[in-house]
Amino acid sequence: MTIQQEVESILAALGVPAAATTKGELTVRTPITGEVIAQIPTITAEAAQKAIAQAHAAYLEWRNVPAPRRGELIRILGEELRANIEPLGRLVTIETGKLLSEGHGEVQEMIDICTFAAGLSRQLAGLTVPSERSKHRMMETWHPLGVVGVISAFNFPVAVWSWNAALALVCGDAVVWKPSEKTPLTALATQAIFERAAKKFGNIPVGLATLLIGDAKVGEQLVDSPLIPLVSATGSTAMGRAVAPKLAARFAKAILELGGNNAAIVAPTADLDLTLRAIAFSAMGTAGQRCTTLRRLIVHESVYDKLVPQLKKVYGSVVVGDPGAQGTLVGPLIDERSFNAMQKSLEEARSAGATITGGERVFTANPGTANPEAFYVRPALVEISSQAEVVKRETFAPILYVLKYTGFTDALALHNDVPQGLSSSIFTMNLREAELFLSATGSDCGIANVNIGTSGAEIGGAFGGEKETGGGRESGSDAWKQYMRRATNTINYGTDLPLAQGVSFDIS
Ligand code: UN1
Repeated sequence: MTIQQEVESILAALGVPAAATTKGELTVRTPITGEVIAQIPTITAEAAQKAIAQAHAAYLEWRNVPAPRRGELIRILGEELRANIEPLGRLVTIETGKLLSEGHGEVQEMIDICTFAAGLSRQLAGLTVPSERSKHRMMETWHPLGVVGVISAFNFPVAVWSWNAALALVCGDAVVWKPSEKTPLTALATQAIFERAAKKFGNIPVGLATLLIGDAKVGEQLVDSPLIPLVSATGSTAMGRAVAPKLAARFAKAILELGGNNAAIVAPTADLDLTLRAIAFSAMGTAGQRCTTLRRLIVHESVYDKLVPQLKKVYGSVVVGDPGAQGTLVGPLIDERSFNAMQKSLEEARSAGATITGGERVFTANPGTANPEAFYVRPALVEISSQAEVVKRETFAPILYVLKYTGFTDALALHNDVPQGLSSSIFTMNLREAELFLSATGSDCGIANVNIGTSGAEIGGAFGGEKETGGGRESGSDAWKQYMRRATNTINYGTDLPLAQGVSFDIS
């Protein structure tokens, strides 16, 4: 079976009509071979405007449905996803080039957030606060917010939608989704799965969860629409810089998940065997195309000469190739642009005096050998003496910069001396170092780990980061609060009208 035939059969199994993927102006390629696997129609500006208005109308209805009942829709969605983990996971692999187990893992993240959100639907609780006034009660109530705009990136083409949609829908919001132009097939498949869940649930308002496939202009429509009080956008810092001021100008809320430049400190007491395995997954997994990918390694001088040669060995031997094949650990880059950006950064690092292992294009294990449109690379290990400009920039490819440190304070300073602040790790058996790393004066990131890598976060925690990463938090913990409007209510059940702060205003 060719990839094309496999895509057709997966889409048919998931309930996406062939007509939706065979004719249209958007060309979809699989990075596995570079071949075209679909042609998708894109939405016009007028149709997008209409869809946003319809989503708003859906929200007006949906907000009246009791939250636990809304949770039932998400519970069913989770079941549908569970039943389709194989085909949807495989489609994620075909469209993004992730390993099969990573494709499945992505769908598992969707299932997990559905479980979380279904439970949450019975816990959207506010505080009751003691009132300073006699016979008064003060409480807070969480109300649905409106239409949530979701703009997602190619690398987690469906999980990011689910983090937002599962929460937004139990919170009583409607969702309008603009996926990456590189991954519309998994979006169409997810939408079809959602529609099936909605059918099983019963009546849901038309347009409650809507998919808009189109270019950046569609994203701009979401950002500019007065009917959308919250936009959750995942992508580059450049994208965030364009989006944030526009949202601020109309006082809309933003959840921004932008670039990361994640580092790990390897301290003298680190368990080097565990550290090596953690680095390998975090730095090379998903071919370096996670926002949580490990990009900088800060190694103590006493373990440098032990760890780095071992790493070089792993970098040299790791199997690069078909992400669907047994044994492969590094699949393709998403496209040529990504390959060129990687080469450019390596060139820049070389000029800055770095020693580079790997980084070259790989053809031998490449199922797309015959097709020059597929871009496989050997992950690059870049030993560099200081944090040159290129190290401070996020290159969305498997490049790991390795730096040496002497004092722990210097390591921390290096760690935080980049514009981004998503994820971070320390490998140490020293309690003081570990706790310092997690303290107010330690890692300045939204995620800080001890003895595990920077990537592969669970959905139960709040996910996101500081500084140029954008400050947004998605997924677990109390991230749901952003998808709701908080009202503080004060109720007087007495016959007097005492004023707060002891103010008197007697009109008698
Ligand atoms: C992303 O790369 O945009 O922590 C999200 C992780 C995944 C999510 C990554 N759970 O690596």
